[in-house]
Amino acid sequence: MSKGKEKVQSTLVVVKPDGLKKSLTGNIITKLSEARLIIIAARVVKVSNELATEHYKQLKDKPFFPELISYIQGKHHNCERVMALVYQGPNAIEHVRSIAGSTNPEEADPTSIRGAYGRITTKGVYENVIHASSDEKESEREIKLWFKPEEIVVPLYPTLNTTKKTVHVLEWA
Ligand code: IDP
Ligand code: MG
Repeated sequence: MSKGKEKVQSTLVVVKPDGLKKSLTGNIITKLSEARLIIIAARVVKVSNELATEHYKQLKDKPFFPELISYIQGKHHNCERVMALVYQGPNAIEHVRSIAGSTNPEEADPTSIRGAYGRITTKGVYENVIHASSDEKESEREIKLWFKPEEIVVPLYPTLNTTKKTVHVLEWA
Protein backbone atom coordinates (compact mmCIF):
# COMPACT_ATOMS: atom_id res chain seq x y z
CA MET A 1 0.00 0.00 0.00
CA SER A 2 1.33 3.44 -0.93
CA LYS A 3 1.91 5.77 1.97
CA GLY A 4 1.75 8.76 -0.37
CA LYS A 5 -1.99 9.17 0.11
CA GLU A 6 -1.92 9.06 3.90
CA LYS A 7 -3.06 12.32 5.40
CA VAL A 8 -2.06 13.59 8.82
CA GLN A 9 -5.26 13.90 10.83
CA SER A 10 -6.25 14.67 14.40
CA THR A 11 -9.08 12.86 16.15
CA LEU A 12 -10.89 13.08 19.46
CA VAL A 13 -11.06 10.00 21.68
CA VAL A 14 -13.19 10.03 24.82
CA VAL A 15 -12.91 7.18 27.32
CA LYS A 16 -16.55 7.08 28.45
CA PRO A 17 -17.61 6.60 32.10
CA ASP A 18 -17.99 2.80 31.69
CA GLY A 19 -14.37 2.68 30.49
CA LEU A 20 -13.19 4.57 33.58
CA LYS A 21 -15.41 2.62 35.97
CA LYS A 22 -14.08 -0.68 34.61
CA SER A 23 -10.46 0.61 34.89
CA LEU A 24 -9.96 0.22 31.16
CA THR A 25 -8.06 3.45 30.43
CA GLY A 26 -4.67 1.68 30.38
CA ASN A 27 -5.91 -1.12 28.12
CA ILE A 28 -7.53 1.39 25.77
CA ILE A 29 -4.38 3.53 25.47
CA THR A 30 -2.28 0.40 24.92
CA LYS A 31 -4.68 -0.85 22.23
CA LEU A 32 -4.70 2.55 20.51
CA SER A 33 -0.89 2.58 20.51
CA GLU A 34 -1.09 -0.09 17.75
CA ALA A 35 -2.02 2.74 15.39
CA ARG A 36 1.36 4.47 15.95
CA LEU A 37 -0.23 7.85 16.51
CA ILE A 38 0.85 10.48 19.01
CA ILE A 39 -1.21 11.95 21.84
CA ILE A 40 -1.21 15.75 21.53
CA ALA A 41 -3.71 16.57 24.31
CA ALA A 42 -5.39 14.86 27.26
CA ARG A 43 -7.67 15.89 30.10
CA VAL A 44 -10.07 14.38 32.63
CA VAL A 45 -13.43 16.11 32.25
CA LYS A 46 -16.63 16.30 34.28
CA VAL A 47 -19.12 16.48 31.41
CA SER A 48 -21.76 19.19 31.80
CA ASN A 49 -25.22 18.84 30.30
CA GLU A 50 -24.27 21.61 27.89
CA LEU A 51 -21.09 19.85 26.68
CA ALA A 52 -22.90 16.49 26.34
CA THR A 53 -25.77 18.03 24.36
CA GLU A 54 -23.42 19.95 22.06
CA HIS A 55 -21.15 16.94 21.52
CA TYR A 56 -24.07 14.71 20.50
CA LYS A 57 -26.21 17.41 18.85
CA GLN A 58 -26.59 15.41 15.59
CA LEU A 59 -28.42 12.72 17.58
CA LYS A 60 -30.88 14.98 19.43
CA ASP A 61 -33.94 13.48 17.70
CA LYS A 62 -32.99 9.87 18.42
CA PRO A 63 -35.13 8.00 20.96
CA PHE A 64 -32.02 7.08 22.96
CA PHE A 65 -30.77 10.70 23.20
CA PRO A 66 -31.78 11.38 26.86
CA GLU A 67 -30.19 8.10 27.99
CA LEU A 68 -27.07 8.87 25.93
CA ILE A 69 -26.69 12.26 27.64
CA SER A 70 -26.97 10.76 31.13
CA TYR A 71 -24.60 7.94 30.12
CA ILE A 72 -21.81 10.28 28.90
CA GLN A 73 -22.29 12.38 32.06
CA GLY A 74 -21.57 9.27 34.11
CA LYS A 75 -24.98 9.04 35.72
CA HIS A 76 -25.31 5.33 34.89
CA HIS A 77 -21.99 4.47 36.49
CA ASN A 78 -21.74 6.80 39.46
CA CYS A 79 -18.59 8.08 37.76
CA GLU A 80 -18.94 11.68 36.67
CA ARG A 81 -15.79 11.94 34.57
CA VAL A 82 -14.40 10.95 31.23
CA MET A 83 -10.92 11.10 29.76
CA ALA A 84 -10.60 13.11 26.55
CA LEU A 85 -7.56 12.71 24.29
CA VAL A 86 -6.49 14.02 20.91
CA TYR A 87 -4.53 11.60 18.73
CA GLN A 88 -2.61 12.75 15.67
CA GLY A 89 -0.95 10.96 12.78
CA PRO A 90 -1.44 9.51 9.30
CA ASN A 91 -5.10 8.53 8.75
CA ALA A 92 -5.71 8.90 12.49
CA ILE A 93 -9.51 9.02 12.20
CA GLU A 94 -9.84 5.73 10.32
CA HIS A 95 -7.17 3.98 12.39
CA VAL A 96 -8.82 4.89 15.69
CA ARG A 97 -12.32 4.04 14.44
CA SER A 98 -11.08 0.65 13.33
CA ILE A 99 -9.44 -0.14 16.68
CA ALA A 100 -12.58 1.16 18.47
CA GLY A 101 -14.91 -1.14 16.49
CA SER A 102 -18.54 -0.78 15.41
CA THR A 103 -20.99 1.44 17.30
CA ASN A 104 -23.08 -1.56 18.38
CA PRO A 105 -20.81 -3.51 20.75
CA GLU A 106 -22.58 -6.79 19.91
CA GLU A 107 -21.74 -6.32 16.25
CA ALA A 108 -18.22 -5.04 16.88
CA ASP A 109 -15.24 -7.26 16.12
CA PRO A 110 -14.46 -9.04 19.42
CA THR A 111 -10.82 -7.91 19.18
CA SER A 112 -11.85 -4.23 18.96
CA ILE A 113 -12.22 -2.08 22.09
CA ARG A 114 -16.01 -1.93 21.81
CA GLY A 115 -16.29 -5.63 20.92
CA ALA A 116 -14.10 -6.67 23.85
CA TYR A 117 -15.46 -4.36 26.54
CA GLY A 118 -18.83 -2.92 25.43
CA ARG A 119 -22.36 -4.04 26.25
CA ILE A 120 -25.97 -3.14 25.54
CA THR A 121 -27.93 -2.29 28.68
CA THR A 122 -31.46 -3.54 29.33
CA LYS A 123 -32.61 0.04 28.58
CA GLY A 124 -31.03 -0.31 25.14
CA VAL A 125 -28.08 2.05 25.56
CA TYR A 126 -24.94 1.05 23.70
CA GLU A 127 -22.29 1.28 26.42
CA ASN A 128 -19.39 1.12 24.02
CA VAL A 129 -16.52 2.36 26.18
CA ILE A 130 -15.03 4.98 23.87
CA HIS A 131 -15.98 7.78 21.55
CA ALA A 132 -13.95 8.33 18.38
CA SER A 133 -14.50 11.11 15.83
CA SER A 134 -16.13 9.95 12.61
CA ASP A 135 -14.64 12.30 9.99
CA GLU A 136 -12.47 15.41 9.60
CA LYS A 137 -15.31 17.89 9.94
CA GLU A 138 -16.49 16.23 13.15
CA SER A 139 -12.98 15.84 14.57
CA GLU A 140 -12.34 19.59 14.18
CA ARG A 141 -15.71 20.49 15.71
CA GLU A 142 -15.21 18.06 18.61
CA ILE A 143 -11.57 18.93 19.35
CA LYS A 144 -12.50 22.64 19.48
CA LEU A 145 -15.41 21.81 21.76
CA TRP A 146 -13.35 19.78 24.25
CA PHE A 147 -10.02 21.62 24.22
CA LYS A 148 -8.72 25.17 24.35
CA PRO A 149 -5.85 26.00 21.96
CA GLU A 150 -3.29 26.10 24.79
CA GLU A 151 -4.27 22.61 25.99
CA ILE A 152 -3.00 21.06 22.74
CA VAL A 153 0.79 20.77 22.41
CA VAL A 154 0.93 21.56 18.68
CA PRO A 155 -0.85 24.31 16.72
CA LEU A 156 -3.85 22.61 15.12
CA TYR A 157 -6.33 25.19 13.87
CA PRO A 158 -6.15 28.97 13.38
CA THR A 159 -6.36 30.96 16.60
CA LEU A 160 -6.96 34.59 17.46
CA ASN A 161 -5.72 36.72 20.31
CA THR A 162 -8.35 38.45 22.39
CA THR A 163 -8.08 40.63 25.47
CA LYS A 164 -10.59 39.84 28.18
CA LYS A 165 -11.35 42.72 30.55
CA THR A 166 -12.53 40.92 33.68
CA VAL A 167 -11.39 37.36 34.08
CA HIS A 168 -12.24 35.36 37.21
CA VAL A 169 -9.86 32.45 37.73
CA LEU A 170 -9.69 29.85 40.46
CA GLU A 171 -6.26 29.75 42.09
CA TRP A 172 -4.71 27.53 44.74
CA ALA A 173 -5.25 29.14 48.14
P1 IDP B 1 -20.30 6.36 17.04
O1 IDP B 1 -20.02 6.60 18.51
O2 IDP B 1 -19.85 5.00 16.60
O3 IDP B 1 -19.78 7.47 16.15
P2 IDP B 1 -22.96 7.50 16.78
O4 IDP B 1 -23.98 7.10 15.78
O5 IDP B 1 -22.26 8.82 16.58
O6 IDP B 1 -21.89 6.32 16.88
O7 IDP B 1 -23.66 7.48 18.21
C1 IDP B 1 -23.08 8.07 19.34
C2 IDP B 1 -23.27 7.14 20.53
O8 IDP B 1 -24.68 6.96 20.78
C3 IDP B 1 -22.75 5.71 20.33
O9 IDP B 1 -21.36 5.61 20.56
C4 IDP B 1 -23.57 4.93 21.33
O10 IDP B 1 -23.09 5.08 22.66
C5 IDP B 1 -24.94 5.62 21.21
N1 IDP B 1 -25.80 4.98 20.22
C6 IDP B 1 -25.72 5.10 18.87
N2 IDP B 1 -26.68 4.41 18.24
C7 IDP B 1 -27.41 3.84 19.24
C8 IDP B 1 -28.57 2.99 19.22
O11 IDP B 1 -29.14 2.63 18.18
N3 IDP B 1 -29.05 2.60 20.45
C9 IDP B 1 -28.47 2.98 21.62
N4 IDP B 1 -27.38 3.77 21.68
C10 IDP B 1 -26.86 4.19 20.49
MG1 MG C 1 -20.36 9.48 16.01
